[in-house]
Amino acid sequence: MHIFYSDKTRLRQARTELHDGVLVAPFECPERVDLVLKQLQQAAVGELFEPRAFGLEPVLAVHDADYVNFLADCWHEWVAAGHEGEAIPNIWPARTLRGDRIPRVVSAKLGYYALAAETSISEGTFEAAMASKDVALGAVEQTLATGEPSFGLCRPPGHHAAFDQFGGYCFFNNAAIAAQRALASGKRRVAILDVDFHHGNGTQQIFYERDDVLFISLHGDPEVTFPYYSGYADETGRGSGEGFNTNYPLPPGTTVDTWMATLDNALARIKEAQCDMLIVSLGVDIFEGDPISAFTFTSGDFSLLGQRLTQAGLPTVLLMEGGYAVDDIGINVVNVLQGFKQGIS
Ligand code: SP5
Ligand code: ZN
Repeated sequence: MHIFYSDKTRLRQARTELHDGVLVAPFECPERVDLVLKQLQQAAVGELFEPRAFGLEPVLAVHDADYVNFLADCWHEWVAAGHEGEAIPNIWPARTLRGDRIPRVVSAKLGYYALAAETSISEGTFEAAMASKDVALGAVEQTLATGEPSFGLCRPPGHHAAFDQFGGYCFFNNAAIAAQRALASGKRRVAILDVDFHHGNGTQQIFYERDDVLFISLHGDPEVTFPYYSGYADETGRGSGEGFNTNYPLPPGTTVDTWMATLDNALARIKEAQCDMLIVSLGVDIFEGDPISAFTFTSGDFSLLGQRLTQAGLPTVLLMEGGYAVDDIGINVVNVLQGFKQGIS
């Protein structure tokens, strides 16, 4: 297993998250990568690599240029405007307002480009997001070159980030950027399998009208789970993308048996669609102890998940998404990767 990691992901050090009406210390914190890294090294899961800088071109292949500029400038504009705290939106082009204008002031641009308010933009956020997508690109490049599996310890995560929107702790969609890279280098159809507790609305939106990326997601039922407005079973793709988007919303408390049976359906669909690469959006917030989620995985169950993923029989890149039970995040990730290694041996 090739493992990609960058110290620069630590530059994402927000102080505030709007949670249940209170500004709290963010669940998505730098300790997450520290602890995963520590456990990966202790368990000797694979060799560690620092990715090279891939620049903005692969980002602009899936994201809007004005959105990328907004992210690059936001913190500086926020400080220049004299605001004290971190950049958090407080108005949106909601359904009864105009959505066809992008106002000039940073607080209004924030609402235009945000899909949720929990995620503040702070100093270093853009730089960390750049490092995070480099980690994903390093991992996919390695797997494209060797056919061997890679793990990208991405942070901040990516799957909520859409063509021109951030939120859910995500800024650049690392999995989408990696998938697009794989296609550019000759892959015909990439499967993105999203096992994070939350629906990967951003990944879905980016590829919704395309048949060269199959997006499949198992997640908490959006009727009661973030991001609420995306992730229902009737979202199946549009145009030539019809049939290349599959959502499996599952109720809070879903057992691991039910989850695994659903995963088998997802893997069957990946086979049927004749994909030639697999990218896993690996959120370990399906853990029973996760503070913001409601599935029931034990640490041991993650080995089974890793093993099961090998049944796709494809070159595989696993990219870190969520997981907020920091005491257990390291062992949970290690178990997925060790299970995967066992499955292919
Ligand atoms: C990448 C990722 O996992 N992003 C998740 C973003 C979730 N943000 C909103 C969380 C709202 C949680 N509310 C549930 C409270 C349970 N007590
Ligand atoms: Zn999540």
